[in-house]
Amino acid sequence: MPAPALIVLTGAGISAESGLATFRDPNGLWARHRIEDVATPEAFARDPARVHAFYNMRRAQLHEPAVQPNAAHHALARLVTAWPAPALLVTQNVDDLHARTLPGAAARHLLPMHGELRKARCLHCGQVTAWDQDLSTQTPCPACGKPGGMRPHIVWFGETPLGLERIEDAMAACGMFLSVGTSGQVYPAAGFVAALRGRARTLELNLEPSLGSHLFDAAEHGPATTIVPAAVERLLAEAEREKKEEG
Ligand code: BV8
Repeated sequence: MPAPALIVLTGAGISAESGLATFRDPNGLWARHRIEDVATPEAFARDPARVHAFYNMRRAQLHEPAVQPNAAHHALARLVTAWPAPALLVTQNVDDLHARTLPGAAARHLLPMHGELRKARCLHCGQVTAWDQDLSTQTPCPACGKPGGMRPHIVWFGETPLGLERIEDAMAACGMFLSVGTSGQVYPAAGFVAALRGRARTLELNLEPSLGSHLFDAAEHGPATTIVPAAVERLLAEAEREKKEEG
């Protein structure tokens, strides 16, 4: 039987051991900030400086030497590039840790559905620009030159996630679904496993059972840097064996 098309979904838990805060863990981002104050279009309209400060802090963290892709990021990069069938890594994360492990042509495997911290978008001309500095309410757009319209290229609550058509196409063909480091609380991503039940083999790899754990065919719990590399080696060996048996 040829290897099935693969979708991997990741959340903040995969970046926890790289030193980036998750959202809903006890010391997570939503313990210190309210979603309504920093992660909605209404918040940005009401107090853009406060929203910029929230994302400037998180963007600056990505440049700290200690913040690097961990063994789980590298294992998933190996999985999607070595998988003998189509493989798509959909991440809810806005950090660039997956991107660092999938450079050049390998980037085709990666879909950051909630946007990217290291990009900014102009509300005047719509141009998306690579961005590593702080953003402010005065920042001029490098494309149209107009100030005051730059926002993080991030999908806020109530906004439509990116790449949904590509995700839907991949879901239609998907035979294997891996969910890593997500609490399964944010839609539409949290709905993927239910949509794939009965059509794809589904596996959850998470520190602890997520909200949707009961929907998965199997689940393994532990730190991502421990359980993800082991699971990846098992899955690749299984696919290799099946390829050999095929002859
Ligand atoms: C949409 C960018 C329509 C921002 C994010 C009512 C009103 C309005 C909307 C809604 C509503 N009810 C539902 C909705 C939809 C809403 C939603 O789901 N709300 C929830 C709160 C109920 N969704 C939206 O608004 C989305 N848009 O619906 O548009 C639409 C829909 C379909 C089609 C067309 C149009 C937009 C959602 C995107 C919001 N933006 N991020 C930012 O990053 O600042 S969401 C945010 O949550 C992050 O992206 C994050 O990734 C995501 C999910 O969180 P997790 O990644 O799972 O992180 P969390 O902390 O929760 O969990 C971490 C997990 O890791 C835990 O399980 C933990 O155990 C585990 N872990 C920890 N350490 C480790 C570990 N695992 C392994 N190893 C470790 N070491």
